Amino acid sequence: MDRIFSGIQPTGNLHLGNYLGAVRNWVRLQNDYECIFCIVDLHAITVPQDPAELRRTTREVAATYIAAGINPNSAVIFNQSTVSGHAELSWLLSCITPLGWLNRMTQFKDKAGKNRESVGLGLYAYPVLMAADILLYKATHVPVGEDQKQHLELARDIAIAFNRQFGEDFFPLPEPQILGTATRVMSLRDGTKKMSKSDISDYSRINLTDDAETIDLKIRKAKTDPDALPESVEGLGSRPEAANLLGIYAALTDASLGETVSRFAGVDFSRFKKDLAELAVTVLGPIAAERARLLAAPDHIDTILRHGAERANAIAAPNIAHVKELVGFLSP
Ligand code: AQP
Repeated sequence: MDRIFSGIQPTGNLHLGNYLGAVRNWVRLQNDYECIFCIVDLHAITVPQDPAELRRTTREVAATYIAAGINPNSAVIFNQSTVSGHAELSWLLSCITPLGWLNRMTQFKDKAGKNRESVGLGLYAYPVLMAADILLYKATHVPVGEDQKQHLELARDIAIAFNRQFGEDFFPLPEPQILGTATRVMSLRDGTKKMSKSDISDYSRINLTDDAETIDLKIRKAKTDPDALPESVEGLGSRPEAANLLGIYAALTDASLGETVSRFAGVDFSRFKKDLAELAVTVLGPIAAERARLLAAPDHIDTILRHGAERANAIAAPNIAHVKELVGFLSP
């Protein structure tokens, strides 16, 4: 069976972008693939984290995976730092990754911004760790949002470089799976910026923890333009906020953008926003309730993570041992 690897950083509350770009697709794929869903805490510390918060958000992300419909009895759910192969393989791969490849990564440029000289080396090396995450399990498919496409391409290039140097076809080349109509959900405050956990404005995103009232308020306050909704998809060309909200509606109803635009053609934003808020509450409400129920029993979540780490390590250990042998490390 083909194998999926994907993950999310425990850097805060998961939001609608993480759900539509990643977790919802994982739920739909889990019966057709062998799945490994990680909480990538090693990635989280590429920017400063409060240790107590990190522990809390790690459990929260695990609970959200399960509440959204990931079955921990079939899929492997674990936190990255519990399987040492991630860090080991990351180092080995960093030794064959040219700096020029990393210099092209737009996420580093966005996240480092003006602080390029003072951010940690980990933020720069993040895509190599991501390649290691995937290749450690010889994963064949990686369901992610559009923003991770460039990192996935780098992971393929690193796999090719390793295979060329140490043995043809050792690592399969992972295929990105960028699925659905909302592969890049944008901020509610600025339709040209990605919805993100680290945006300072909570009004920029719908968190999977938001209650009905908050979702309704955030959608009502979402930035829009003065015109009514367009008659055709072409009419969304220079209207990023309208495109984003209609895209979210389309994704939440599993409709195409074209069908959704036709449905709301000529409608004013206030009426559309009311429908969108009701829909978002209907879809996200049960996930928030189940997540709260799971978090009331943190020991159960820890047991799931521990069991997941054992299963992940059972796949990773022979692969990392084989990599070390290929590289020429003696294991007396
Ligand atoms: N806005 C988005 N639209 C669609 N997909 C998204 N993803 C993230 N944001 C969107 C997808 O969610 C998965 C996990 O991402 P992540 O949280 O590990 O890292 P990120 O992409 O850096 O997400 P954030 O919210 O922007 O986190 P911070 O602010 O901590 O950096 C990935 O599959 C991603 O594509």
